[in-house]
Amino acid sequence: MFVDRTQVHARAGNGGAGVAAFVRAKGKPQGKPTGGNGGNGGDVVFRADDSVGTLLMYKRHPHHKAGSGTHGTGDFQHGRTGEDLILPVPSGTTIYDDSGRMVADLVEPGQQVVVLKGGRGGRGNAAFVSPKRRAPSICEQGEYGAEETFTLELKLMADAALVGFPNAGKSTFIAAVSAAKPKIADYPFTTLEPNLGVVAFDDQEFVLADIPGLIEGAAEGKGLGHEFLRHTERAQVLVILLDPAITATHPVTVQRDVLLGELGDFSPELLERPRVFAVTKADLPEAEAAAKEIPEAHLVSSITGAGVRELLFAIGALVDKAERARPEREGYVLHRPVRPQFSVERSGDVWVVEGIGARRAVRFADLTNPQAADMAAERLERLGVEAALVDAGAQIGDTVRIGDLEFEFLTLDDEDVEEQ
Ligand SMILES: Nc1nc2c(ncn2[C@@H]2O[C@H](COP(=O)(O)OP(=O)(O)OP(=O)(O)O)[C@@H](O)[C@H]2O)c(=O)[nH]1
Ligand SMILES: [Mg+2]
Repeated sequence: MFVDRTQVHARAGNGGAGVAAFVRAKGKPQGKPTGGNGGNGGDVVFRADDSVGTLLMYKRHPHHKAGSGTHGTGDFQHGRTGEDLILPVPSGTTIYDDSGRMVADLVEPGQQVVVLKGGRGGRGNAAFVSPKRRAPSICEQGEYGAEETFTLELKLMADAALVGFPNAGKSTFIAAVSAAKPKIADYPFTTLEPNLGVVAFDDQEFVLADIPGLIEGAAEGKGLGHEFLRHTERAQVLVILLDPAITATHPVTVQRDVLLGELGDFSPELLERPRVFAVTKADLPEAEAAAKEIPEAHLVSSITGAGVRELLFAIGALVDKAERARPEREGYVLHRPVRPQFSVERSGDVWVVEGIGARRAVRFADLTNPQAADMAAERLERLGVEAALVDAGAQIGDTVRIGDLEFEFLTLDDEDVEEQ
């Protein structure tokens, strides 16, 4: 299997900030809270899309970012949601996250997976109104969108493989019909590794493999031997190219027999594969006579383009037929358990609380606002952060860090004691 692999760095959109706003009416000193919420940031989504044939665009542009939410405003106006980032990938793409875990195997066109959620928008002060807090002046910041580097892997099965003697013109042909740019030279064994190219014509597309030349005895390991015969085995259709330039020593019928013999020696099953013959270098004077020796063979010139389109049609038709006979592969999207809301770790003199839940608890725009500080403490308690810190051995007065925020550890009970 030929594997094309590339990395994509994606970032979800940031959430917009909530806002604290009031409408003040005569005689009501506190005013009515009207601050709207920030919009959520856009998600990052991979979607299988048949209009994309390769991972090339990600090799050229590996960085992508979803839209950010806008900030809330007064008058209960919420911010707008950021636009999702839809990253199209060819059907058959497997996606791995940062840690190398598979996230999805997108097979069917339209199948998709949300790999990063946009940052949540912060709540405005209107959202914090409660019987206890009638005029909250607190609002939350938006969350940053998560970012991650994903690895995309596309397993390319060659639909058709070019088989021929060294120098037969295999690489020249694939260069003429696809974006592949293999080395071409007029000596044998120019190609040492297979090259794959996507051939697109009309509304059809197939993957063609250019493989190293085949000589007599290849099945026993002569020339480049087994290695490339294995590549032939993976292709559903064989395109056998015959070279008219060497007919003095190797008439095209001899080439055909040698090639089929080697294929059969390697694996008899290869002789059952659908195949098409073509005599190359049609622009050479000896080509026409050579082609007459094998009536079913196409006659093509990669240099003038003569006969190339007809040959592509013939290959395309065989690929299409083989494709329909192939068993279907099922795609899937993996759903993983939600990560724990937080973890507590000691780092030097500081207790570090990590996790999105804990970060959310303290993301107020202004923690010097006593309402915000109270609310943050309540949330941390509810999450169990406080208990976890105590369990871990945190002492009153120790420094605790959550995100960018550092504060002194005081349990709520102690605060109550102090207040009394
Ligand atoms: N006149 C003419 N020459 C061609 C044509 N196609 C290929 N050639 C020449 O044939 C020689 C071999 O071409 P390649 O495409 O490298 O052949 P190959 O089959 O890939 O060879 P290996 O990789 O060594 O197996 C080069 O000098 C090409 O320019 C053609 O259509 N017409
Ligand atoms: Mg070659």
